[in-house]
Amino acid sequence: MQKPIVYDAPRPEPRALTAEALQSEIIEKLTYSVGKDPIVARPHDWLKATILAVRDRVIDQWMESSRQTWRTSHKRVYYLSLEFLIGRLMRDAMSNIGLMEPVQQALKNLKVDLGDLISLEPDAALGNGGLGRLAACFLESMSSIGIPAYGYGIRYAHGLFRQEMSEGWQVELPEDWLAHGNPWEFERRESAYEIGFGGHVEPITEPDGSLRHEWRPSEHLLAVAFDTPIVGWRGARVNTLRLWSAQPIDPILLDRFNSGDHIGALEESAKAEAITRVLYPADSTPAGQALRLRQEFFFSSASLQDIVRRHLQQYGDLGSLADKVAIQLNDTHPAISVAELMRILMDQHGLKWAQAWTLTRGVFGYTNHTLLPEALESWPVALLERLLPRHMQIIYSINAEVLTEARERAGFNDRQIASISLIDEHGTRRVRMGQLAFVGSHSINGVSALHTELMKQTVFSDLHRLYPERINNKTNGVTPRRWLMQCNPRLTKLITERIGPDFLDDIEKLTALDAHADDPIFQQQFAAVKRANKEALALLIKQRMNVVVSPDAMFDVQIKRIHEYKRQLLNIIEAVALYSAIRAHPEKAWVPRVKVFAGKAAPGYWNAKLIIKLINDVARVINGDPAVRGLLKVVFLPNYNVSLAETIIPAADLSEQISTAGMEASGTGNMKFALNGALTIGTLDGANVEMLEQVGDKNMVIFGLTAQQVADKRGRSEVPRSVIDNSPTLKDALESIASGVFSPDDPNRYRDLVGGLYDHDWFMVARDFDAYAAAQRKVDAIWSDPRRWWAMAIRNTAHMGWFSSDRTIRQYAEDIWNVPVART
Ligand code: B1N
Repeated sequence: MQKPIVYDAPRPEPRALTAEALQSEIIEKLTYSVGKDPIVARPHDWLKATILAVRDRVIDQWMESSRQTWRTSHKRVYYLSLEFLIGRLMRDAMSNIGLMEPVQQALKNLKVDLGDLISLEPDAALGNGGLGRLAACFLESMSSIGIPAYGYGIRYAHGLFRQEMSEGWQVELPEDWLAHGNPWEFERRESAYEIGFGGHVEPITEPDGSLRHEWRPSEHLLAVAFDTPIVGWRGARVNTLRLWSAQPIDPILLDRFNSGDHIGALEESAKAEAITRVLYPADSTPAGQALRLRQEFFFSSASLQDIVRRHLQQYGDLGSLADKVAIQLNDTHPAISVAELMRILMDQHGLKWAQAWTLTRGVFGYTNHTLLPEALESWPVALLERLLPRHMQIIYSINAEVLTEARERAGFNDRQIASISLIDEHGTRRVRMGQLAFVGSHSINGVSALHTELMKQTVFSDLHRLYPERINNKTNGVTPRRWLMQCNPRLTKLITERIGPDFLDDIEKLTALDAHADDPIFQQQFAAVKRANKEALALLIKQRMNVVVSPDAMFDVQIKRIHEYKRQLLNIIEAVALYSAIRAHPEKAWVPRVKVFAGKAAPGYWNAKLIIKLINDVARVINGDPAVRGLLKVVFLPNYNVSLAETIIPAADLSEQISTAGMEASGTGNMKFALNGALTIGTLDGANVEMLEQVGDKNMVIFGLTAQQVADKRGRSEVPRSVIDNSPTLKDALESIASGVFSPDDPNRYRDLVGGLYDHDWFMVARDFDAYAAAQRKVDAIWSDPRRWWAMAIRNTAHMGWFSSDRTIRQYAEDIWNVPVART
């Protein structure tokens, strides 16, 4: 038993926030913590010393926050996610606690440039894309609005791969964010838990005749905690991101070493550490490999053991678990938690099934992030049985309970039973993690209004019939601190000068900008900010790509993971068509455009990699053709990550959100662009639909098939060939790509890719082409009328406040977690 908490234990004086204090402390950290004499210190040493000085200020608030939660017995929220795409932390922390100016001044006195240090910090890429970035925005918002919360995840030694280009092809290289150490984290050796795998289950008859089960794993390892403080706006609260690292119980098997088997002596150690070695680089597709399941169980089990231990330490009894603990499952990746909590409650704490099941459902909420059928996680029963035999038993028991209820209470027929069953009986039997997460939670939410409706109609239609109260919508949001104030200080300053600083604390107050949208002076100032941001991006493009782009051109941007449903292919085909048109009609008044692409493809996703190559092939031809006279440029920026997004988004004029309707669950980049004053060209998909509601159809360019029309066309499985034959522009563009105009070294390179559009066109690229091209010409027309353009751009910024993750988190807090939130 741990010692009781003493709330009035001594504490140091909080650190001063002045430039003078920071300056002397940075020198002190450099000398005594980094061990470097300032006269020989290298940039990385300065970075570390500065982070340590900033970190001290964060820690003062951190301790205060956690004391407060212990003192007040508030409910805690736990966000379980296999991904946290947090990016750089220094600017975020400094900005949120008001240290930007004093630190900049302190460093300046020391002849060090803050901007240089900021760009040295590694970009923590412990996530693939939107799902991981959402988790990071949520953590920041929970701190900002004062919710006691923990993020739980994995401390991958290697985050998402670094992308390089080799002759236009993506090459993946290992990423090494911990190479210079990580001054933000604290290792907590005392918070280490044993994690088991394999073995067997021992039934034990208790003295009272009841039956208990004990899992005897054959394999054991340790999960060790590493804590990172997450600062909220104005330091309101500092929450903890706790990441688990896998370590062997015995670092070396001495017997084997002594008998001469030097490699074998390290075998267990290597096997344990493999679990947290790398992030799986797949976005929206399940990895389907045993190591991935081991990662999922490893971090779920460690997190639940930690949560239960903390609860018992404070309350001494598990009966109140659901009153004091809310756990949100970020997609199905932590869904095995449902069975693991049942096991902990029953096998380790002696609770009866009924009480354990009530508590489990009371505690968990599940967020679904995708409907793509191929993306829904399921694990072979045989694999689960081998790795987690006790969990498999519990899953069967849960299934029996749910299916019996479905038959008896709801009169489900065989088809409905098969559809809700946790076991998929088609082919090799598999456990469906979505169904497990659903039945083990009291709330299941989608991430945009459209996505939530489709969830009810498709994957979870029968479960929805059985439990009609459970599905609800929580439209995604983004933190305005990182995605406006930090990444776009120029715009933040301009807005503050116009409408005052209130929006900094309540971002929905941005609506006050609407009244200024038609003011020519403000339009000019807004355009000047965009221009300055575009100059910065143009410089980066020159430095990295050696391509010169003019900030006078429209910056037309599509940055996100490369995926067929996101339709980068549609965008680049349209660029090819535009290229032909410019060459055919040089006399027309073309709007100069720079098409910027960036994004990573999953290493095993051939078509995605081919699309990257196509963009690069097209870029080479167009950028090198004097006939285009610089009116069109195409750039693919390698190694897209959070930091690159922070430079690109404030510089974008046009945001491409053109996924096949019904396929993008929400999107969050769409919100970041509009917040920074870009116009959106997009389909009625994901959160675009709600953005349209907020900004109005005069301020957004919408085109293409609706989700319903897409479903109808797919249902009729009609051949798209006639669509192509009826669109001369599309036909020409496709023929030029397929015949090797852009790939003279390998004329057949794109034959199959283009062939897919003729054969099935699953993603409706051909069907939506004409509408897309027309929408682009509409964008050109708006651009040619600057007063109209800037009024629209300003109104986009004005109406994006609702898409703050603060709003999203308040809704989770009220509707799902039942924790109080203070209104700003
Ligand atoms: O989650 C984001 C949404 O804004 C996007 O629309 C959605 O595509 C994204 C398996 C995923 N859905 N599913 C994943 C990620 C990793 C993985 O291994 C699936 N990511 C999304 C936030 O709601």
